Amino acid sequence: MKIERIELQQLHIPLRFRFETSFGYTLVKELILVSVYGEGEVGYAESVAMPDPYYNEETTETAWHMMERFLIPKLFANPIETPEDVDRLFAPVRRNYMAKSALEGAIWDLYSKQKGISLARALGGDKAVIDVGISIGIEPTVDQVLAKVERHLAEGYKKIKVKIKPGFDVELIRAIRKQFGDDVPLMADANSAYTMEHVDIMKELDHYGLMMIEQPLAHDDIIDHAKLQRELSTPICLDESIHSVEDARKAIELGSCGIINIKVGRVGGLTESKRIHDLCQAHGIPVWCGGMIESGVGRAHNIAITTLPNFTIPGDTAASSRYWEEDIVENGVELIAPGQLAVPEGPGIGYALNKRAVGNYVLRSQNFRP
Ligand code: OSB
Ligand code: MG
Repeated sequence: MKIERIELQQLHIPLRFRFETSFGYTLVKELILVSVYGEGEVGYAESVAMPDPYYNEETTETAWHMMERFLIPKLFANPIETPEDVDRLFAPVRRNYMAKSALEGAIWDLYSKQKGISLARALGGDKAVIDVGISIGIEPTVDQVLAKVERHLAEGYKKIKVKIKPGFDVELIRAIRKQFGDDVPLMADANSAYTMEHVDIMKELDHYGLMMIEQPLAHDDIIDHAKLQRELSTPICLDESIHSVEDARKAIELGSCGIINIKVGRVGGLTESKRIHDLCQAHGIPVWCGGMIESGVGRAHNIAITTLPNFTIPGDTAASSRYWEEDIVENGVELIAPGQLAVPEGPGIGYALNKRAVGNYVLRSQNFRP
């Protein structure tokens, strides 16, 4: 694969609503759009690093720096045949998974476009349609969350995930169950807001038939999660704690979780996501694709990885129009039926970039050549 040019563009896209989690809130989405040019095609991906180091240690600035200073020079200095070579090339650089993933993902898109196949097929997936859920943030009141649950259930989303934090948890889940019943596929995401001191709250939550509790404990823990899992019948799902297939192997071995949320950016790319998927499948651990408030470019990547067979639980990839007035892909990523997205059949990610929209949102850009 000959790479002729790489462009980084930092975009700021206003969100249609305030998205709050236990670690902070987002009003304007900041991302780095990566475009990799080669042999008449262009591959796209986005960095999901956030502006501040609160979800993980990376930021927009660190991702840009790592790409500019280390990762792009490696790509220009070493010939690559397939996207798997990129994974090997980046391996000596410690962590910085979101920076690596943004470049690796763009090269996967470029590779599948050069082959004339969809990214989903290039990854080995064979679904034509995927089921999706929605992640609802923390709101000032329980009633405001209830109103959102009602709206998104009406849109047919197949999983309702609500964000919780100490003081905004059991009462919220009880109210959702009371209003919408026990059959709603419901889960809670704590984003590491609890410790083992809160085990009684977790045991309370255990009574509500949740599909899972996502990342209740520390972002770097798998030991206490294993202890907690032994106290609960609700499966624990790990998000922040899993950065690699090795992390996944250890968590499974310890019994730290029953489910894993795969975020392509968090684990360094599509190649590592596939490895985690395969390991989990071999151990009977279902996976689903988490969201990082992506633009349509990231959403398209999420759709592609979700076509692998062990993605049996609906992910966080909701429709673009929930988030943006105008997405950066043409026509946005929209539901084709209640709670369902189509897997594009065209080459690569299967969505065309809306260059006019990109132009409206871009704050800074830089080109790199061999
Ligand atoms: O923990 O899953 C998370 C957004 C930003 C950072 C972390 C998380 C999230 C979400 C949003 O839950 C999911 C979405 O993209 O809608
Ligand atoms: Mg999460």
